[in-house]
Amino acid sequence: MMLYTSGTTNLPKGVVSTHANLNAQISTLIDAWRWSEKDYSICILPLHHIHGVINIVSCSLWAGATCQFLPSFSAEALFDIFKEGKLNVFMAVPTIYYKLITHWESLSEEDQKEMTRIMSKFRLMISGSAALPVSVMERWKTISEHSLLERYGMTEIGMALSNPYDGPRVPGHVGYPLPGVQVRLADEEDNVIPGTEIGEIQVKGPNVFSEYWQKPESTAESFTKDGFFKTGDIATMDELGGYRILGRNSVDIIKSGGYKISALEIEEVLRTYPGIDDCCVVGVENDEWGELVSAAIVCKEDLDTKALNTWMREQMPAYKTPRAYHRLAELPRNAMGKVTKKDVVNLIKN
Ligand code: MCA
Ligand code: AMP
Repeated sequence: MMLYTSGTTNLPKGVVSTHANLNAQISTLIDAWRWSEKDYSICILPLHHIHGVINIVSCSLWAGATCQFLPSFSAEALFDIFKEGKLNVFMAVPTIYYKLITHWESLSEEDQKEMTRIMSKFRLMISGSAALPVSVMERWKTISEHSLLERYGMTEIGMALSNPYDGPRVPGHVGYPLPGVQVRLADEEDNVIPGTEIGEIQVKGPNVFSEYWQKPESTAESFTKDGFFKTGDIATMDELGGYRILGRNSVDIIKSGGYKISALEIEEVLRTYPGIDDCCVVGVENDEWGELVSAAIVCKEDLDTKALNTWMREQMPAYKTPRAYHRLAELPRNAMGKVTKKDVVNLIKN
């Protein structure tokens, strides 16, 4: 299988996973999340990402379960399907839970009660692909009577960490290594560090991909000497071995609506627009989308940002298009002349 993923390079890379990788990724989840042929799930996510193709569709097929499809997301359509009473397993990204909460809150008291009754009968509800805000987890619990099971994964490794099927699911935590997956925290020199310190998540196991398609250098750079994949995600561990994600080691990767987006890819396109002298794309925290793609632009003349936006929408998919354009006199830089993206975020926020 080859899925494309955005990273710190300007163009997405093809992640090659072998049959053995897929076998490991799927069979681990079948056991950990207790899939059986009695299950009935729904896929509302794109099939070109692990979340949709492995966690939902492949697990359903492997278990002999049923998987329904809803080609494009709509909270109303989804609740209508819930009402049919067949589904018992549901997986989605935090943005979708946020949208479902908003929709539930718009219903009459009677309809709210009915939806709560229906959702409380599900066997399992999972969130992943981006950080699940504690407020969303808590609100969802009152609405559906489910403590969302949050897990952590990546295109290159499938799933690595998961909260328990049985036992407490800790808000803000992504859980423990799945069976067969080795997970550790390491410093910048790839030295393993004690759990309670902050470090990069590194992963090894039969679930880990074989190579980036035709990119031997990128492949080599992404593994340590002893064969661990360097995820770029920064985390810490509690005394019981549960992981908590703190962020990423690159400001050039944005997570919006569960999609991984390369800021560099968008900057490259923006720079070709007439009148733009310089630009910088960042992710700005947002309750609904996780992060919102925002662009800081430097231009001598005033720009019609509406026209710019229309043009950008023709160049790339909607989820990558900046949601806001901010004109700055110049971009903040450090002593080396490198744009300091954290300062750009602060300038945009204020
Ligand atoms: C769309 N819109 C946005 C964004 N995307 N606005 C802000 N930020 C965004 N990122 C706007 C559109 O422009 C449009 O507005 C309106 O929202 C509706 O757009 P549409 O495309 O119809 O959105 P949607 O269908 O409501 O999509 C929301 C979504 C989708 C369902 C949450 O983003 C989605 O499927 N996300 C999941 C992606 C995924 O599977 N990620 C997993 C990869 P207007 O009409 O004004 O233009 S990660 C993975 O696989 C790893 C291994 C893991 O751990 O799981
Ligand atoms: P992708 O490359 O699209 O597969 O996205 C993988 C990235 O999504 C990871 O490297 C993390 O940054 C992020 N991610 C996935 N699950 C979680 C989670 N539960 N909490 C925080 N970040 C997550």
